[in-house]
Amino acid sequence: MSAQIPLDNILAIEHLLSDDEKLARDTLRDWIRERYRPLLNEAHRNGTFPVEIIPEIAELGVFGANIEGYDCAGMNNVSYGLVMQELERGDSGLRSLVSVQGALVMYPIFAFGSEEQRQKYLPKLARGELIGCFGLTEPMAGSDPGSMRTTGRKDGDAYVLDGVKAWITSSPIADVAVVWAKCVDEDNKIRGFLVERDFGGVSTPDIEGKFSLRASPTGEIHLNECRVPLDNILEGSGGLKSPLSCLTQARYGIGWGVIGAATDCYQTVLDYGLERIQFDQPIASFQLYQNNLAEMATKIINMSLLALHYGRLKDSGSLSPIQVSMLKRYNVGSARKIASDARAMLGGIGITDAYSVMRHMMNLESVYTYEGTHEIHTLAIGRALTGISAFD
Ligand code: TGC
Ligand code: FAD
Repeated sequence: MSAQIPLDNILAIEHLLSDDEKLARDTLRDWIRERYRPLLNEAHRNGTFPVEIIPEIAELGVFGANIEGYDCAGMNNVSYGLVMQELERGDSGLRSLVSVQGALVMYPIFAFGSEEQRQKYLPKLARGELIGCFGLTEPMAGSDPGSMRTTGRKDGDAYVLDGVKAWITSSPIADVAVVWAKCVDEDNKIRGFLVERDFGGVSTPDIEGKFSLRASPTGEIHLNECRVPLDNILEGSGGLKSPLSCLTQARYGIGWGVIGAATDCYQTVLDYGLERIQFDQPIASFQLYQNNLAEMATKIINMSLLALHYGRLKDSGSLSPIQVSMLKRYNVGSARKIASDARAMLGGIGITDAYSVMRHMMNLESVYTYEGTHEIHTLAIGRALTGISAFD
């Protein structure tokens, strides 16, 4: 036997993190282990999210954590990323709830809303007194959101919204939705609207039968002549660029989040391989098992360095959407491969919830698809590298 070296020591980034960043990471890591993990298997088996824990999540300061003011924690973007990493070490569904609340609901209100809208919604969203969702995707408009059919038309003191949004994280439990619609009175310009559940003409049916993100509520938003007061349009929004800029915020958090899921898979199979005996030896002694561990460790180190580098760029205000595409695509693709290999390395027990690996593996199928599929980010990167768009 020779000495084991922990992956964190090989990664060796502790000296690159401030005390505040380490505190944010360690606080969330402890909370996930002590408070969230014990709830997870039942939530996953039942296909429900434990809503009773929302006030505690809010207490941790993670909703809209990188927004300044309005009762938000005002963390820097590296701390925010580390928070996402620790949430997803628990479950991608929990990270999704927090990503959507912060990056897809609070961010557009902060970036495109009036001061009255910010004061009205942001503190309550930060405290978890309101839960939000983001309605961009439609049954006939997924990768190509510019082809959306939902419309808004001005009628007296309201905009009237009609349409269906599909695959919406948190819609079944949300109090308020940021809905994107084409304004027929403005040459079909895409604008954002703040739609409250009790406006009338709103329903949010659940999507049933999910094998992935089971501990996360996913639904639709049906808008049937829903009258939204004029005050509830996001005045600063206009064009497809507005929702896409929200996606850039959320994709950044996902790029960090999946490091948590991948690391949990790696640690699980490392521990398992050292304990599990076959052919009179720990299975971790076999070269093929070690090859997988070496590949996983290398990927996790690359993912972490990429996230940290881009986090520092974001904090300096110079991170571009194409760099975020690179982060989302590389880190999610790597995490998906790690989870799939880890599942096989656990043998038969790996298909049960005795270990977290298969749950991560199934969750990462959604993460691979949402927020721009792997293929869409491939083409966005290809467009940037060549100057030729595959979408036109
Ligand atoms: P394109 O011509 O490229 O762009 C239109 C305008 O938008 C600008 N832009 C961006 N701005 C900020 N961030 C980005 N990532 C941006 N990408 C583009 C662009 O500069 C342009 O601006 P301007 O001033 O010239 O008008 O638009 P396109 O129609 O060719 O589409 C490009 C494409 C395919 C990359 C885009 O449509 C896309 O990203 N599609 C994927 C859709 C998607 O990601 N949907 C996600 C829905 S939300 C979700 O999944 C939540 S899951 C949440 C969870 O549970 O965690
Ligand atoms: P499609 O766009 O129909 O794609 C199907 C396949 O075709 C994919 O493999 C895709 O990569 C490929 N494809 C499409 N176009 C091209 C092309 N030009 N070149 C090559 N391949 C292509 N949306 C929201 O608005 N809000 C949410 O909160 C939200 N939460 C979600 C939660 C979950 C669990 C899931 C699964 C999805 C969620 N989504 C949400 C929707 C998500 O963003 C879409 O599923 C995603 O953008 C893909 O759209 P689609 O499912 O219609 O697939």
